[in-house]
Amino acid sequence: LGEERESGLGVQEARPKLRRPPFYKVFLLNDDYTPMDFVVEVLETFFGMSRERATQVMLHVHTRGVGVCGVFTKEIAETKVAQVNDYARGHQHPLLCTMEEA
Ligand code: TYC
Repeated sequence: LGEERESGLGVQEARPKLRRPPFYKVFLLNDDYTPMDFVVEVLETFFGMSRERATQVMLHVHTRGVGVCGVFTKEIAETKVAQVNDYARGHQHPLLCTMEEA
């Protein structure tokens, strides 16, 4: 066992320190200019929400200032944020999407 430990091959630690992959919350921020319909479309298109759920989340963001669109691994969260911000910019809307570790 000692030999295998030293070689670093073949054996596992008795209690390996397992770390869950970090998750990230993706947020939508309110603003005064982006049309409500556009925000609903974004939530349907990029977050797979139903029209009903997308409308609820949009109204939550509109009244509270910020809302969670979903929780994802880092790479997926980064992709969502970039897709939404690019899409909004492409349509000349100031809508902002952000992320932070959950
Ligand atoms: N506040 C916007 C309006 O009154 C609607 C809106 C909702 C904008 C959610 C952004 O993330 C947002 N037209």
